[in-house]
Amino acid sequence: MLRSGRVGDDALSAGAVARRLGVAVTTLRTWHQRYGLGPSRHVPGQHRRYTAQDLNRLEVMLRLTSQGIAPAEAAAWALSAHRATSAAPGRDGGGQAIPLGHASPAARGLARAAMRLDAPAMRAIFEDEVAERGVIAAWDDVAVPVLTGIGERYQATQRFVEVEHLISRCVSEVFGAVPRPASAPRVLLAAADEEQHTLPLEALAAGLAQAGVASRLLGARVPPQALADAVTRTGPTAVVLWSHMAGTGDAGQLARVGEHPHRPLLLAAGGPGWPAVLPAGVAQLTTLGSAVSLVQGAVA
Ligand code: B12
Repeated sequence: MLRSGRVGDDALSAGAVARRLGVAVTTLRTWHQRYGLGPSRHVPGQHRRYTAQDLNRLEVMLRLTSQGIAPAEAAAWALSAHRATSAAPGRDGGGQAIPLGHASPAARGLARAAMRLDAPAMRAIFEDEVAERGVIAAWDDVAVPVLTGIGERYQATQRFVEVEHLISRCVSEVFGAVPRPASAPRVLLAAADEEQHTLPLEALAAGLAQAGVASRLLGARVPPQALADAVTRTGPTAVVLWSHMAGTGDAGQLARVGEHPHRPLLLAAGGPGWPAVLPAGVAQLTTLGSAVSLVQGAVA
């Protein structure tokens, strides 16, 4: 029910709507001209008026743009919502925005591009961050908040897997393009058996490369026998095994490398999937920055 700024019936003037929403009248004009979010009530001889439904649409537009969603996309949502306040994206986990908290502008841009499935924009934003701030800061401040937000969105809705896949590809591509040192790799990086999450390892490989350390990244789902064979054939100084899921964090995999005849000088476990107590002599990684330093120190 509209109360303030009433003009004859329940329709509002542009000035009243602007005051009510806390936006400039020029913003309303722009949204009208560019996105068709204008007043629909026509009274002969007067300016058009905003109805309750028009106002609902504008409220959706305002909420989404203030969450960082691009205006064109927000407007499409606002226009497509029949019952705007319930059908439009909300704060309850059913929305179209990636929850980010106090994230950097680059993280917000990456999240917006991710929701648009705009891979070139995602790559460009992340490439710039890696080039300007380095792998570790780009990972910690830009990739991690967005990936965490996507994970939360997925958990709440069981949707946005396509967003998760595309952003994973873009992050992988950018990390993969970080120039690698020419030296022979003495570091072996692998995901645990059946573990599909590899981005933190890709971040580690790229971070090590920027620190001048070459590594071999075996990637996802490395069976224990394959890991043992790789250790036999390459004799690495450092081995990092990643497990994100509790189901893939069988510490026996670490113990097996630890008992290998060519036991690496540094054997480290990364990721939240491992049990609290690790086999003797296994280092527990906690952040990308400290992982780069630890591995770099081991091969120095
Ligand atoms: C991208 C992604 C995927 C991609 C992975 C692509 C790839 N190449 O890696 C794909 C689509 C393959 C995928 C698959 C699945 N996923 Co997934 N995925 C994610 C997502 C969005 C990001 C993963 C990531 O890179 N995280 C890295 C950062 C963001 O998280 P983090 O580990 O908390 O990071 C910190 C610490 O680990 C710490 N740290 C500690 N030690 C070290 C060491 C180093 C070197 C580094 C860098 C960091 C570090 O610092 C990190 C910050 O830097 C997460 C959401 C999330 N919150 O992680 C879900 C998430 C991990 N996935 C989840 C699930 C359920 C799945 C699937 C089972 C879905 C399905 N139904 O098939 C499968 C798993 C299959 C399997 N067996 O592995 C759940 C896991 C829940 C749980 N704990 O059991 C999550 C949490 C989403 C959710 N909220 O539900 N996923």
